[in-house]
Amino acid sequence: MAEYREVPIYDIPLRLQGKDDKVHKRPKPHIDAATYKSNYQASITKVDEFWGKLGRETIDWDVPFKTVRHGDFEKGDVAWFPEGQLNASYNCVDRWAYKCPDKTAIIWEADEPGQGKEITYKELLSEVSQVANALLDMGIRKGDAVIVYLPMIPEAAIALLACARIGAVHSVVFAGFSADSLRDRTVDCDARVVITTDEGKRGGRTIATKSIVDAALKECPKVEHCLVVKRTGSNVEWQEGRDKWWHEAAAAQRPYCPPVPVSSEDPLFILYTSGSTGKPKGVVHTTAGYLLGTALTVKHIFDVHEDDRFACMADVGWITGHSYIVYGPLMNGITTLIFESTPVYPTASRYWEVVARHKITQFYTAPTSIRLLRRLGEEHVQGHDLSSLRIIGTVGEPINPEAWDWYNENVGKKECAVVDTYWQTETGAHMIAPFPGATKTKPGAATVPFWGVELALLDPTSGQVLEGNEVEGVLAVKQPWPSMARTIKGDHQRFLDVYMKPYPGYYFTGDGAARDKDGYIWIKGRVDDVCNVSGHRIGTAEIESALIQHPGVSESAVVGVPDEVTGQSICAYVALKPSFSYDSEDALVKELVLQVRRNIGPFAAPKMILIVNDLPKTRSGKIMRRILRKIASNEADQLGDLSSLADPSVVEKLKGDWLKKA
Ligand code: 6R9
Repeated sequence: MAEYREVPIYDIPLRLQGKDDKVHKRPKPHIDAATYKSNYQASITKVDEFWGKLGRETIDWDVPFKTVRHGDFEKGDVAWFPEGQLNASYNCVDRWAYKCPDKTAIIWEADEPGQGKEITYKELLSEVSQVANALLDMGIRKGDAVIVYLPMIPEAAIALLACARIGAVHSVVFAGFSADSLRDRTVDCDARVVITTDEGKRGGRTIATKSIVDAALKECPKVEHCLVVKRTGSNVEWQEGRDKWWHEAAAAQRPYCPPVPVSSEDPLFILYTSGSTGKPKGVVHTTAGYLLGTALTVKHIFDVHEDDRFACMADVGWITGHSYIVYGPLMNGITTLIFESTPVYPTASRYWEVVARHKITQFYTAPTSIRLLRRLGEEHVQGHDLSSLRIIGTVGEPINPEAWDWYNENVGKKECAVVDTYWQTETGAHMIAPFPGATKTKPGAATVPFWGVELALLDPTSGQVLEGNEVEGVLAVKQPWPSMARTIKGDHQRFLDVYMKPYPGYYFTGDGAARDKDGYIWIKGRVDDVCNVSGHRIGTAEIESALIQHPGVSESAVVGVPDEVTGQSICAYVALKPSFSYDSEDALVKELVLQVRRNIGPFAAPKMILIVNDLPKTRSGKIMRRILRKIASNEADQLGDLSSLADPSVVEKLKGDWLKKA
């Protein structure tokens, strides 16, 4: 039985029912309970009619589609609106530049409070066009990949839209990734252009973006051009012929670039994400279905109206930034915020200052930030005018009811809809989340499926569907939905193996979930070897392969353990080569941490490294991570069945080592 807790169920906040909207000027939500229900039914039973209508209403088409949906999970040939042609940049920028040219498209809140700027839709069209023309000048054409390695500056959104304008495929690499990770991704997607900055700024610190790119590009022979945004103006190394300043390249171009129509099923972007095995996967999203999913979830889960000012605090290097900073909000023609700093810079009031300064209507962040701010105390929230807020959301990991309550009370003042949104890089847009005007909420529950998302809980071993309420199993989806990923770059078989093969006929999420007595869905977290640290997805296999590159390491096993603030933290068990000698364990541990930081990026650094003689293995040689997880979670008294261990004495030794260290 599920271990979800008994929590109260909250009614829709009065102010969202449009009852006192004369005072607060709060628009009535688009969707009420009855509409949600009938739309949901239609979305999974009358697929062509329901999605055909929304497809026509939401997107401006250059060539209309005839077919709504084609293909199935098993073959992996899913296509939506296949005959249609459109341009993502036109849909996100031009439509609004003509309709409301002076409306703010992007608010940039720079690292230092009060710095930054606003960009109107009219200006956005010119800037996107100039960069698109500059890319054309560099020989980039439809279908070519462009790597974007940028911190949180407006140019990040502009770069994405410029690629989309000419049908180029962007692949953003989070600017916290190391040179090695950047190199691997650049090579994997055959990019010829990399876009970056001289340096980045975050939390008062400087990030040497360009020098990381320089190091990566030493081993990327195909890259011909590097377009560099000037952020700090520091001296950076320059490779004549390859490197070009963004502002110079853009200024040389005409501020209009005709958008290139692409097929609905042409790729819009590739985004690398971690899996349980092997190297990161280049998840491919196509154009029309993705835009439709992000546009509709912004409209309905965040209930946006024309004058809304939307703030998603994620980084554009993750899917949340793609869908809920750039594409989703701009598809709705609203104002979106790009935030360069951190929740605690210069003080723990930063988020709330941002909300008050820009009169933010929707605020979206990760549970890890909420837990951090909760720990620092509500005095940091008090005294800031948060009355503009209507919807406050979370994403990235399960939110514990205590953090949910804190968010609801201190930030939402119990008058906002709190939307816990469950989804994944592969799903493109929200899959499970409450509708502000339609769904009563429960702290900790992701609640109900979005339109088109037909969920199933499956028994993990038999794969049988678990019917009814009060059941727990693995979470799967029964039919294709528009914003789902279509393939893994260069490896369609892997796409099928990871998502479609485990439970034939279903898309497998990799998460466990429960359905409670009211039919609400609670996400329990990954059932595979993927860790979630502060909402960042990290495969344990990736960290293990980084550690093994250290000359002293013979073997390692990495596990995620519960962490009060970051959700999970990374613990690595490392066995050394017998021939390897070292002076100080502390120094060695530091070296190992550095190895991971260099190889993957600082965010993947283990919080704890334990040097051990042996790892617990089955007789067939599989490392028993379950045991390692228990020991690292201080639950060594609950190790369970140890009968398949090859050498049980290893476990006693490990327990002793752990106690000494912890
Ligand atoms: C959007 C994003 C996906 C994994 C996913 C799940 C976890 C995301 C969640 C959540 C519980 C939520 N996850 N949202 N778990 N409640 N509201 O985070 O994409 O980086 O690909 O991570 O994150 O485990 O499978 P991504």
